[in-house]
Amino acid sequence: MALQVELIPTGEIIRVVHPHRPCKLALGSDGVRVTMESALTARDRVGVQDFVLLENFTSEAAFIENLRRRFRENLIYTYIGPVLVSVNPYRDLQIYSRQHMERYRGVSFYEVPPHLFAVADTVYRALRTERRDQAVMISGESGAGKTEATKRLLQFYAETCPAPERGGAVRDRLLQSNPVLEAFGNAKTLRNDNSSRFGKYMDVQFDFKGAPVGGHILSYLLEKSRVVHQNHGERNFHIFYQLLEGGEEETLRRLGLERNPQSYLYLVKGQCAKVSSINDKSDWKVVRKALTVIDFTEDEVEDLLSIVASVLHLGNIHFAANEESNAQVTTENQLKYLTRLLGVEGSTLREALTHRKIIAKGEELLSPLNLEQAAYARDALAKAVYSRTFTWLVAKINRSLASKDTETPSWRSTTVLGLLDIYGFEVFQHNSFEQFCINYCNEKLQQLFIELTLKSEQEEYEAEGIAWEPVQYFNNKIICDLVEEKFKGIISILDEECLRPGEATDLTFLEKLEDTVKHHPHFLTHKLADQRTRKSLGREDFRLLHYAGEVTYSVTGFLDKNNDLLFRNLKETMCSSENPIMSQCFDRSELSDKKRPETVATQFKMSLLQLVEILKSKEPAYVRCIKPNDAKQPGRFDEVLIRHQVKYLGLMENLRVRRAGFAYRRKYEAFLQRYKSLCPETWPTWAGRPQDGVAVLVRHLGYKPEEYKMGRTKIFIRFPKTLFATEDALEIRRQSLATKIQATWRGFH
Ligand code: AD9
Ligand code: MG
Repeated sequence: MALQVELIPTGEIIRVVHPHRPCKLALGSDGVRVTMESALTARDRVGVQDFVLLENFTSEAAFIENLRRRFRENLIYTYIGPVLVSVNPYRDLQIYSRQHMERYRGVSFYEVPPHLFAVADTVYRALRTERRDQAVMISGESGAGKTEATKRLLQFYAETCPAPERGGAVRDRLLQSNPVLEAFGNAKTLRNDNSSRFGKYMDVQFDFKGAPVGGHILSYLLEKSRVVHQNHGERNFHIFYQLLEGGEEETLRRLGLERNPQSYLYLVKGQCAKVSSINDKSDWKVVRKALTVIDFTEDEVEDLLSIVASVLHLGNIHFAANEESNAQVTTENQLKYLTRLLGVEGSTLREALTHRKIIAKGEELLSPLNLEQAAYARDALAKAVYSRTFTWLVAKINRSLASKDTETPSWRSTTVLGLLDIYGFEVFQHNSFEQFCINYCNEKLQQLFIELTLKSEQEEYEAEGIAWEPVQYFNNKIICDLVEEKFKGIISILDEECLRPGEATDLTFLEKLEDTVKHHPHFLTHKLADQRTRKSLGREDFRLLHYAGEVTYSVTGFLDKNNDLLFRNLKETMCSSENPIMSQCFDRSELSDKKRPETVATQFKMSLLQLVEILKSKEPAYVRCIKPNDAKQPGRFDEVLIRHQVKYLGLMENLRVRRAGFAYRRKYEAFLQRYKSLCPETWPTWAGRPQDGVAVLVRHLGYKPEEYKMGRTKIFIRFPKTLFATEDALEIRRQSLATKIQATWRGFH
């Protein structure tokens, strides 16, 4: 096999990365010396590249030690069978170049060091050869590297796949949709300077020649509360700062904006407009260019920026109370700009911000709002305007990504590769409705993950004609049911309370929850807890024992966030907007619709069910991302943090399932090719069937019957030690060969 080398200058020694055994290449005056590390010492130093080869595979400590060794050597990728585990290096390792892409194209998954591109290539080849839709599911907590991985995968496909015969621009559009979505959907949080605040599932469509011809994005639950409020140390969505920093003078003048973010109440809550790792000015340029690539006309850009600016102006709308304690708008200048930018009547908007329209017995009544209610209405409008614009943006991008090749209908000729980059499990000091939704989503994906991993294991065993031994594992369906079950689940109970306006409160919701699910082993409240645990639970809290650990949620705001109410007259005002984007976002039909719109949690639940169906219909691949430390720094391996992630990503469970029967499996051809030199009968060539060659080879090596099984196309080896002994034998053989060659070489001189 050819030596795959990567030259990393480290002084005069150049380290050479070999797929199986690291070796050193020394440049001396007498020439080049290559010293191979023995397989044994290499394993000690860099660990195993597949966790299934861990001797003690049930030990979490051994798992983490392996991760640590590899991380220390800048080896951020390790497999659990076909699953890729990735640790965020927080530094540019220069491992995503075009050269790297080429190295991973067309090679066997296990013959090269673990890498994201190995997954990318394997998935792509399966798509091409089997013509089956694929889905790469990337998971991990905030800051673990999901979005980076998604971008690298897209880049891989954009650069290595053949160009389509027509519509070559789709590759650029696929890449350029990203900065735009990140500008509007990402923000600096305490966990990540570029945190995705929405879930994203992206389909890339390929034609029969394997060229990308289109794409489609589904977005999930944007965290819109961020528009009006940010925690200390966090920011609003990037686009606001980018526009203020990078926007041309002329643009800002038209929008009535000042450069300084401090001038805007919606941008000062987190007190950190400037972030050292972010260059808003240059990011703005990227976004501005990207908008053009994804088919925005100049007019559309203007309309979009008008909306961004109007959100900032809305945040600066102030109210004062009159003698009757009714709110009055006091910031005329802001109102003037809002009127212009949103294309609405000034008087209508003023009235809508300070009154609520109620329809009683067929009659319309205007009820004035007090200061608190007016501020609530204003913020609700800002959130609705922003989040609906985000939804519009995704739809607009989708139009631009839609396959333009009308002669080849998509349902017949294309295959699809899906990329899922969704928010990871989240636990904060204070957890609210948003975390509840995000963590529920992670429960669903974990359930799918285990189900599909088990299924594929079982399928492989069956396909290979090897008896399947059932595996015991924790099924988190019980928690999914607790959240989503009809009538008895948390979402149902929450929705029920949302149907009792005026009567229900967050606390009545909690009481109802206590009554309905009190006996559930994964649910706890202050009332239901024993003396010991009660202390850590507030009277407004409920606790869920997720598969990933306990999370305490405060019910405060649950009803409000789930209802997501926008007063009718605000909706009416926005329906009359002359800003073309706004008029598409607010449709008059929603005014006449008598049916109550679905609540936020129910909408989310439905969209997740749909997502699970989409993912189930595809061949899955997994990338499990791990964040090494909370300081966002390179080289720091925080064991406690990592252990927690290993647990909640279900990696030990995954490993157990994978190792339940056999630690190692390889196609007969690959196995024979690698080890044939160890047996005189198979070396240098074996003329018969590879399977028979392997049978001869393992007999010669002294494998005991209980150590392996011969499947239809693969050999299955039960214990790592069997494989390691074979690897070591190979090493000794190579060393002795090298000595012989050296001796001959010396003989020549
Ligand atoms: V969140 O759930 O959206 O908050 P992600 O998406 O998991 O989160 P992200 O990909 O944004 O995390 O990574 C966080 C930061 O880590 C990036 O901005 C990079 O600075 C850094 N990172 C992540 N992966 C890599 C990598 N493979 N190489 C180098 C990386 N740096
Ligand atoms: Mg992200």
